[in-house]
Amino acid sequence: MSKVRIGVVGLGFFAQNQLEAWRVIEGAEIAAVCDRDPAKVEAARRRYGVERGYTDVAQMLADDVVDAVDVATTPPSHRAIVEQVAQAGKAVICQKPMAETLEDARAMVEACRRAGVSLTVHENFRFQRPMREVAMLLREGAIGEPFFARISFRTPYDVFANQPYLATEDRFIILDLGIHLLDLARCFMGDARDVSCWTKRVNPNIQGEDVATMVLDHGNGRTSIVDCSYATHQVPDPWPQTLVTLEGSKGTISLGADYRLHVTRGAETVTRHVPPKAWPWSQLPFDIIQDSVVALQQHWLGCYRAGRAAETSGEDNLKVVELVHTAYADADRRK
Ligand code: NAD
Ligand code: 89Y
Repeated sequence: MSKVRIGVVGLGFFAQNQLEAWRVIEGAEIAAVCDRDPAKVEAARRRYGVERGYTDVAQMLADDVVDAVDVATTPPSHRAIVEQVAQAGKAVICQKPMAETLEDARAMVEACRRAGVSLTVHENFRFQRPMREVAMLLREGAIGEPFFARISFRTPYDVFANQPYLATEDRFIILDLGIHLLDLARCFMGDARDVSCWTKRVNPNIQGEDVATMVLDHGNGRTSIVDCSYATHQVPDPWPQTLVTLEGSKGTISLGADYRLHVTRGAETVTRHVPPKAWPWSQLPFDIIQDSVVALQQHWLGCYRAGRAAETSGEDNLKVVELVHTAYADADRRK
């Protein structure tokens, strides 16, 4: 079977994980790299041994050297690139947040639907190994019917060192990070029909909110608390781990910062260690995210070959983008 030829667009901070991941995934190859910065194109070509490099997506598409495009640029460029790729008839993977506005996200899903190409969002938190384990336990009925979840990400980590653009966005933590946690809440508890939200900016040197608390209504009395903060003083710093508690009619699941997964039923608790797989390029403590990138891209490849939608399809992810904007609207209303 011939390898699926991937074009990676956007060769900045996070794309390095996606490039490393493509290299270890059998059945895919990086056929082209593209960034508007020529120095990044050359660096990626050399580092990843890629023959073709471009500074313009249109040129890469015109040369017809890729089957699918993995978009790892920053959000303002996502819609234009995804629409271009769809028009060229290629499958597309797009980093989260799919778009900054609901209107753009809907237009992207529609453009791909009309062009008959698949759109997958690189929503990787649900592909973290402990999260896969939690989802499997829920499917197996380990705690009965879940009725409450808490998904929590709180850290003092200086996220602006690697991603300086986050400091100047009017909307920060929900759009950038909370979106992953909202997706996890959906993954564990089902779709949410409403969300209430409170936000705050603690760091005076940034533009947007760096603390958010959201309460989700999943129907039938099922609720989740999703909370995130980049302003929390905490030692040791759990970054970049997400902590999870799930309570069900027959038991409780709890995932701690040490990758210990506890399942309590009655008076008995069973604990397992579920760390991420270490890859040659893994850098602690970022390994949890790096491994999830491989898992998501592997999942995407299987779906692409089978001609079915990935778990984090554009259509599915629209529901998360909707939650993000409902949360911001609710927080704004309270102010
Ligand atoms: P970055 O600024 O480091 O890199 C973005 C790159 O895209 C830059 O090199 C820039 O030159 C290039 N670019 C921008 N517009 C372009 C265009 N029109 N054509 C070609 N190249 C273009 O940003 P980053 O921190 O790597 O973030 C990229 C994306 O990854 C964002 O959507 C971010 O939210 C996401 N991200 C995801 C995770 C995760 O865990 N899933 C973590 C970090 C970042
Ligand atoms: O951009 C964000 C993401 O997707 O995961 C963590 C992050 O890098 C900073 O909040």
